[in-house]
Amino acid sequence: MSKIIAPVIVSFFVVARVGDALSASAASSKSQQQQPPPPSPPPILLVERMTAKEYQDRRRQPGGPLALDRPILILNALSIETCEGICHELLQIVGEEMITVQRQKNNETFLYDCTVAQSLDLMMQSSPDDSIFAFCEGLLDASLLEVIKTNKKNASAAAAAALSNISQTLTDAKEALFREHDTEDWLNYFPRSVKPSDCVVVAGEGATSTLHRDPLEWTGTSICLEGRKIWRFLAPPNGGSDTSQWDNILQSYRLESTAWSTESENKEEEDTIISAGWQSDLSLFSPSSDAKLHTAMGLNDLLEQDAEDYLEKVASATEYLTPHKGIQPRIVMGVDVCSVVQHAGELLLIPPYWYHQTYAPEPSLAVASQRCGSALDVPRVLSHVLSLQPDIDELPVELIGVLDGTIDSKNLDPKTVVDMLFQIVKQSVEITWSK
Ligand SMILES: O=C(O)CCC(=O)C(=O)O
Ligand SMILES: [Fe+2]
Repeated sequence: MSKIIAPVIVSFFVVARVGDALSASAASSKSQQQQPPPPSPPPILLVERMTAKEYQDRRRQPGGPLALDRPILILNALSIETCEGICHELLQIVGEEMITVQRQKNNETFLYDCTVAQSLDLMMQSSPDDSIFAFCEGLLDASLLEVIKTNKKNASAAAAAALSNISQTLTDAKEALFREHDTEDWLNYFPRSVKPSDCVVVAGEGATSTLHRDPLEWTGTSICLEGRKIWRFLAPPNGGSDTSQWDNILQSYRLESTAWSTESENKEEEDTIISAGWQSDLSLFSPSSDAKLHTAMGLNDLLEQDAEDYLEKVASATEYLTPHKGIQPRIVMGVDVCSVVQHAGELLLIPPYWYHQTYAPEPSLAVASQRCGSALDVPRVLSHVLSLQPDIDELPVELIGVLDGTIDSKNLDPKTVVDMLFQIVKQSVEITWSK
């Protein structure tokens, strides 16, 4: 890490000395009052909170932001009643499905298989010393219903309708933000076996997600259905796509997240990787001995406003939950790092390139999702897939045009281009295997 920090510090002093030398003679003849003003501090980084309408209005303005250049929290994306209804119905429909939970105890993680209903019991019993976290993919997938129906003969048409309603409600809350400005979600045209799916996130008190940035470099979304979650984000330098500084500081490694269908009859396809996130083993949330955290129960006993103030403080100050020592020298709270407390019904937009991590001050249930629909999303996601293919022969002009920005993805048929993409992936595998 010192490799990265050192040149910055050195160059600061070098510039200062050169500046001194250049101004030495002028300084002798000018009065001291004409010293240049000190450089203004970098702007404080905040997660803005706004309604869906405010977000849409902002994008409607001429030159309205195309890039999601920082996380944004959308207020009241779903009503509390809707969130409660979804949690209740979800438990009824998928409560008996098996999932894998991580038990986080003494800085170690253990994996257990249990049902969704059992995971919610464990979530309620969690404590900061012994907590559970689960990232459950596929629970909201319509195809799961087919499985449930075959396993449980009495699975009713009503359950099928309820699951598809839940899915639709969550999709609508997300799509309402983008529909007017962006194309439909190109991920919908990904082959079923590699299409990213919505993910139910179960977090017991004290649990943390990993510190990571998402695969495929999509626009991420997370809607909280129950409880509150604390998020911290690391801004890529200058708001850009150069993530190498953080990648190095965090010692992140690639985590291949999606392989081609493992049910494939074709061994070659099984080994195809189409996406990989970036994960770090460091944490932004190590409990500190300096300030004692409230338990979830204690939080519940506080007056509503006091609890909110306390959570804001825990999220934005480092004395309760401290970033790993290896990260601290680089972190300036408010400049490199921003944080937000997410409540039930609030939808968070997570830009690509931003490392993020969550902490659960109380039990929570959320749904993580993703989107690829803007003129910026599409080239980023497609080039992510291509970057992982070892042998690419030649790209069709449409793909070249999307990637180099000469063709606006709005003018293309998503299905045709996505089919082309996966044709290239297939050819790459064949080339590799024939060598
Ligand atoms: O909900 C969480 O705890 C983490 C989810 C996440 O990383 C995401 O939505 O990208
Ligand atoms: Fe994530």
